[in-house]
Amino acid sequence: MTATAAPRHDWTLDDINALFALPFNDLLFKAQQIHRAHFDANAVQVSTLLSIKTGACPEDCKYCPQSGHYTTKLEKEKLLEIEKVVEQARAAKAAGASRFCMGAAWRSPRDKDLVQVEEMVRQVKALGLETCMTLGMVDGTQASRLASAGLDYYNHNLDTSPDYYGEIITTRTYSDRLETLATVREAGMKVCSGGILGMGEDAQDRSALLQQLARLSPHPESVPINMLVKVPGTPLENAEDLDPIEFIRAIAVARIIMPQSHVRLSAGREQMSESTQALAFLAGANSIFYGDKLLTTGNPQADRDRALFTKLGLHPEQRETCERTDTQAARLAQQAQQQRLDERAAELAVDAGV
Ligand code: SAM
Ligand code: DTB
Ligand code: SF4
Repeated sequence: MTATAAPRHDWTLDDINALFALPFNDLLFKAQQIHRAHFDANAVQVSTLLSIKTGACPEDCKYCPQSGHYTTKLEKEKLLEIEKVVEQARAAKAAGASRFCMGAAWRSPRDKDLVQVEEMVRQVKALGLETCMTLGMVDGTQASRLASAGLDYYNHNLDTSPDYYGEIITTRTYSDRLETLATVREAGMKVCSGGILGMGEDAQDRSALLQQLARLSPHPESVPINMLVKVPGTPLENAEDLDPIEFIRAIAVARIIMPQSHVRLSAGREQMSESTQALAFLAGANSIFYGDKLLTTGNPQADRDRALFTKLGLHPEQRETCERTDTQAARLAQQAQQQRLDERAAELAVDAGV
């Protein structure tokens, strides 16, 4: 495989396991070569997160402090007023973020909330920021409304492997998640999808999660790799720590198999050493959440991150580079629609015994 070969969607579990099994130095060297063929190796895309609706979620995701099924110390909050969101977005921009990601603890948005959410997108975008939202499952109408309001990215994570998924969430299925991702793509938005490591999954589950992400065609533009943040009161509060080297290997494999995607070193950085974070950047991570808070849990203080960037000679990626994919999004939406039509036609042909 050359460093600039076209992205593949047919990675087998054996291929992926073989990458994980490489000597660490060889794996990082390969990841770094691929990284440099597609990106400025010292540029890191910077996003800031805001929880726009917090807690009391009907879903039972075992990792999540916002699930109404568990008792955590979280303070619930209803949908924020637009002005408050815009104020936070303005502060994020002033601090150097290029993308503002808004998250809501919903199974899926209600249509009456969507009106307010659309206005948030318009006003945040008007500040010159890229916009991202994660609101749970969306249908075609909702996705089109968000896209028309100017939403650039929709985040919806696969979280783990298809096999392990039932151990973590019972209130929505893996296919529900894949369906939402297809819907988002068809609406013409860019896709942000990744998962969480350190939830007690095994090495095969990590390979299978990455395989599922790489099977998405096109690959998600953004792939967040989260290290579980263990929140007291959630069923995973005492999950066993994942060896940081295994986490870095997963980042490197994500970089290799999804060469054109931004791979985000996502939740869990507050608990991570600077050396582990430096290894993650070496392995090809090129995006972070920046700002003192994720959705409800902590993130490194902004000044600590600025110091880390200086120490490592990293710089925030400029928006122009992020925008390279803007015109591609419309073309990809068309491709996704065509692909769904083809799949439907094939199903009908099978049903008809053709
Ligand atoms: N409710 C929406 C949904 O689940 O699609 C959006 C918000 S939800 C909090 C967004 C993502 O945050 C989840 O899919 C999960 O991957 C991540 N997440 C939540 N709690 C986490 C934790 N404790 N540690 C790491 N990642 C977490
Ligand atoms: C993603 O993959 N991780 C972010 C964002 N996308 C929405 C959320 C992390 C949440 C960590 C737990 C919390 O702060 O509530
Ligand atoms: Fe709800 Fe999202 Fe948390 Fe699951 S991850 S409980 S859907 S907020």
